Amino acid sequence: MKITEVRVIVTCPTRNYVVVKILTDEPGLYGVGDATLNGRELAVATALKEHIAPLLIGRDPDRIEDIWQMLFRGPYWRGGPVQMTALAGIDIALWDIKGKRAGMPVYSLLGGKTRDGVLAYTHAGGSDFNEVEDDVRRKIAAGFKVVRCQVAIPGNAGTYGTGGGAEAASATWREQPGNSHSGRSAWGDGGPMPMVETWEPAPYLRTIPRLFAHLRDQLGDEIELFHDVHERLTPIQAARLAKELEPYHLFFLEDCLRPEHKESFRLIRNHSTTPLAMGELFHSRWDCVPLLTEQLIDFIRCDLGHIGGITEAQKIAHIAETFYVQTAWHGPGDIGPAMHAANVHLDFATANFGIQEMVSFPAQVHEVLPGAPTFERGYLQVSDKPGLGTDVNEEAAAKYPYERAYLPMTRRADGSMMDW
Ligand code: CS2
Ligand code: MG
Repeated sequence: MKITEVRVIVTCPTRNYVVVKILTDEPGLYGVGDATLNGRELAVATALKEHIAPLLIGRDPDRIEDIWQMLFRGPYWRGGPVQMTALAGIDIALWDIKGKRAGMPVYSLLGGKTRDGVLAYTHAGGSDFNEVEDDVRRKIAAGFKVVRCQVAIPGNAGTYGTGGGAEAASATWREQPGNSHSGRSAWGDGGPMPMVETWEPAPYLRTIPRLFAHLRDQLGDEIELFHDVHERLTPIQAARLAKELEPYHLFFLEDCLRPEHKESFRLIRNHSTTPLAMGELFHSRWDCVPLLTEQLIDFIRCDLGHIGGITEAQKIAHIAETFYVQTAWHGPGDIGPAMHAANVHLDFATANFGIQEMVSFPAQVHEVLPGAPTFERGYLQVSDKPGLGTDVNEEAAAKYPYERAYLPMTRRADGSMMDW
């Protein structure tokens, strides 16, 4: 069997997705992967079309590990988000082909089911504590057992993730002159620009413990709650937050520090028993290893779409298992249904699975990219069809051409740059 074509489809059914379709010389046998990198979609599409696709034509799609090694080590230049997202798109499509060829769902090829359903979480948010509480109640009524909670911070315009839905939290903003929450313009020239938010640590650190005090008071102890810091704190600020949140028993505290700060997790650990999760900005197993071997985190939550796909994620899961760390793979709206399906296939086959982030895709995404995992009573399921169970409708994709879009940016009150 040989690869005959690598098709790269960029489409915008409400937001941009980069889809990889690998065709083979076996009639009707193809695989579908996702290679979406929010805000840098065309860089990945170009890497795939210009640099990677020509290397794959004529190769045996069964040799996933060898192709992975070739695309990772072959170019000499290692990793980074663009290359690892492109590699993930290829990897996912190859696993889809392998499953279809074997007549088995991918979770079977990865070792078989270790559970009957995949515990999922969604997002709640609001502009004040009561709005967040109401949103959590709605999510509980919809069947969720675990809910991430974000709230607007007094004095911080456009605080990340207060829109509620996971889709809102992972939104990009289409280019728009003057599109700025704070009225501050990124370039000041009136040209296309991302939304710019304002953020200060002091009001944030005061507000978040009070939010969870309110939620525990109103909602009791049974519902699992947690919070995403989105890499905005310094090590000592993160230690303070984790310590002050201890009484509210969070499921975990997500992404406290920037991805470069691995050794600083020791400081947080020394001060608190709040469980810690980290990883959506990591690009390889080597980013994870220091946190795993020292047991500095409790949940590893890389994005399969940005670390090279199932092949790399299963290796990370196995290293994590050795150190009693559970998986919680990133599952925002800015990765496509094929990657969400890959998450859930791997979750099913992972003994040390912890939890899965999920989104509900809008109708246009289902039309273009059918087969996303389904949610019922707190748990996700995937199709038992051979492969991943997702597809791409190329005619429908063509109706929604690419639209340039940026992630928001954040600045401090004095105008200096902050991490979004
Ligand atoms: C977020 C993401 O889902 C999450 O945990 O941190 O929505 C993240 O902001 C986006 O994936 C960025 O593209
Ligand atoms: Mg996050």
